[in-house]
Parts: sequence; C-alpha cells; structure tokens
Amino acid sequence: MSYRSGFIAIIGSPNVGKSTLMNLLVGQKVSIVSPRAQTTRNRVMGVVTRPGLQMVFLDTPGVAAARNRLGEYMLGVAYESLNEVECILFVADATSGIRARDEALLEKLRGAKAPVVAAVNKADAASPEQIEAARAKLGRAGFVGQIVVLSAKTGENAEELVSALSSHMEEGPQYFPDDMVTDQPERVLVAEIVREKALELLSEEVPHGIGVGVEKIGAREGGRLTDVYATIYCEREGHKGIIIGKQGAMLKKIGSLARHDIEWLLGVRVNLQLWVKVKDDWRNKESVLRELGYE
Ligand SMILES: Nc1nc2c(ncn2[C@@H]2O[C@H](COP(=O)(O)OP(=O)(O)OP(=O)(O)O)[C@@H](O)[C@H]2O)c(=O)[nH]1
Ligand SMILES: [Mg+2]
Repeated sequence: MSYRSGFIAIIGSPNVGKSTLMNLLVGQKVSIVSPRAQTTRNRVMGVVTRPGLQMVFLDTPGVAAARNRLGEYMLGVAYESLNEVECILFVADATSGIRARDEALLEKLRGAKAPVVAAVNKADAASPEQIEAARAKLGRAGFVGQIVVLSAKTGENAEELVSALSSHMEEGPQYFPDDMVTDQPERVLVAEIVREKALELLSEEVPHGIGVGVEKIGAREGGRLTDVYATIYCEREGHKGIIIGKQGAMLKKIGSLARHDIEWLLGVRVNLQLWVKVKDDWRNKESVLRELGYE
C-alpha cells in the first residue's frame, strides 16, 4: 500500500484545548498549555508518524479580536495556516458550546479549500445536552465532514479522530523522520516552558503581557550540567514586582517548575537563571516582537 501523509491545521477559539489535543495525538508535549486564553502565540508543529502514515499538525493561536500588534500577528498565523494544509481541524469546547465567536470562525472556514473535520472537546467535563447542542450546531453548518466528540484530557475517542483525519491524507512522502515530533528549536521549547509556568502561576492581566527570551543554553562540567539563562519580559514596573514576588518567592516557583520540565526536555541537570525586565508596551513594538520570535 502507498504511503499517505498531509498537513492538518488545528484552529478554534482561544482556550478550547487545541494544544492539549495536539500534544495528546503526538504523544508528547510540544505545545504549551494553560488555563488562560491566548496561550499559543506561534504556529507549533506536531508530527504523528504511524506505519504507512504521517500527519503533520499545525497548532495555531486561538482566534480572537486583536488588541495589539502581537494579537494581529497571532491572528495572521492562525489564518495563514489554513492555506497550506490538506485538512482543517476545527476545535470547539463542549462546555462553552458553539458561541458567536466560534460561529464566526466557522463561517470563515466555509470557503476554505481543504476539508473540515470538527472536534467537540472537553467531553469529560460536559453534560450530554451540551455535547448534543454543540454537535447539532456544527452539523447545521453543512460543510463539516466529520464531527468527533472527544476529550483531549482523558484521551477518550482520540483514535476516532485519528481515523477521521487520516481519511483525508493523500498519497505522499514521509515529510519528517520517525523520531521527529516538532520543528521547534531547543531555545524556543525552553522559552515556552518558562512562559507556561508563568501563565500557570500568575493571575489577572499580568500573564498576557509576558514574553520570554532565552539568552544562553550552555553545557559545562563535561556535559553533566547545562546553564540556561532566560529573561521574562513584562509591560509594567508593577508587573515586575508581581512576577518576582515577596522575597523572590514567585520567580523561584516559576523557576523550579520550569527547571523540572527543562531537565526532562534536555535530559541533563539544569542550572536555570531567570531575570525579569520591563519593556514598556512591548506587544506593540516591532523590534521586541521580532526579538522574541513573533515575526
Ligand atoms: N476538562 C478538560 N479540560 C481540557 C481538555 N482539553 C484541554 N483542557 C484544558 O483547557 C485549557 C486550555 O487548553 P489549551 O490546550 O491551552 O487550549 P488552546 O485551545 O490551545 O488555547 P489557546 O492556545 O489559548 O488558543 C487548559 O486548562 C487545559 O487543561 C479536555 O478535554 N477536558
Ligand atoms: Mg494553544
């Protein structure tokens, strides 16, 4: 039998579980996840390789009205991903249902060239009525080929989604080697881990204005220890105080959670040094956006 492969864009409103779902399918965390909307800021590739089949997922930022240049960039990333794929996976959250914003996005997908498959996620947390309501609305759109109800958290029905998506893969090459799960460089993965922990631990408006830059990843002691230097950027002096916390407690917490994950990623003991810097209104500044990889 011939080899089948293709690219699949994952798109949906913020916080519906797109990144969690991609991580589940890939079998490894490649895209960071948090309870806050607008966690994903860039296109994140996740590769699923099976015998005779390769599916290349593109996780994208949740589609939401842009409030700054970073937001505009994120919207662009989400929409552009639709042009380069064999299939579109629209993700909705069963617990919040198909809201006006989901419907507006769905309307945009109506004109897309690629076939659309929908996932109704968070089935583990939704009532049967909520699930039915979401499924019915998606069905009424008229162009959604398959609708799969699942849970990215428990893995329930994930295989059903894989088979729905694989039916849209076409005869093609194995794009990436068997052991490759993402195209993100180490530096980006490390910065994202730090950002994930900051998103998890900080509250209110602080997390949204955070960016992370990694200045150094360097081995020493004959490779037994790796130094990682990273800076957390925020938008205001007041935010800097919150990120550092009382006697440095918050920064310490962020650092210790991040170090744990970075050690797992790099497979070596890590000395993580974190700094916090204020860059006034950086989400509107092209130079900083470029520096942090949002270009
Ligand atoms: N109960 C439940 N929670 C889930 C499920 N999938 C994701 N979540 C949670 O939903 C929240 C958002 O998950 P993400 O994967 O970051 O969502 P996203 O769609 O990628 O969000 P953005 O990147 O901001 O657009 C996190 O707290 C997840 O743990 C699920 O199947 N069930
Ligand atoms: Mg995401």
